[in-house]
Amino acid sequence: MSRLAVVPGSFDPVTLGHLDVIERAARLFDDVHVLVVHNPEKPGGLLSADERVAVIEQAVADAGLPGSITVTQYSSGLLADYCTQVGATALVKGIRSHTDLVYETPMAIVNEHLAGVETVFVLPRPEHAQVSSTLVRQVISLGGDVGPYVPAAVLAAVASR
Ligand code: COD
Repeated sequence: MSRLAVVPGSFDPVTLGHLDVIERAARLFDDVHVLVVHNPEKPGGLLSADERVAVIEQAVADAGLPGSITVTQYSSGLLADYCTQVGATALVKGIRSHTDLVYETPMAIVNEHLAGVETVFVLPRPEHAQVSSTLVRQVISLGGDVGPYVPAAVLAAVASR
């Protein structure tokens, strides 16, 4: 039986830390859906949902990540419902810190209750562990260089504005 994992996130924008999580998921599962989801707790963003999908697709292609990776978006309901619709076995999320674990643990429990989907937590490489989309957006807004933190596709999307 082929096993499908969903890697959800705001991805505004996708960072090298996110790509690391996507690569780990692709090594663990037969198929991976990278899912751009609106997070109502986060302010309006740098890129539209369509742009985020296009940038992640380009970044995944440029990085030559292994396996079967589909990039898509979802805005019409619970993450658990998406997992049920596509028959996902697992959600894969990155844990950078105690704070991430505190934020993710209740969601993992609810998603298991709602859809029977397991959440698999992966640890980032140390060089990516401090990177966040929030940090990247702040540096961009102040005119700084985010080259060390994001794939080239993000730099191209920002430069084209
Ligand atoms: N290294 C490793 N992992 C990282 C890094 C990094 N440098 N940066 C981010 N991550 C991880 C995050 O911990 C997270 O797991 C994932 O990557 C995505 O991060 P973000 O910042 O892009 O996305 P978030 O944190 O805004 O998550 C948005 C979600 C929609 C995925 C989240 O809010 C969620 O799961 N919501 C559930 C919605 C729902 O159905 N709720 C009802 C009951 S749970």
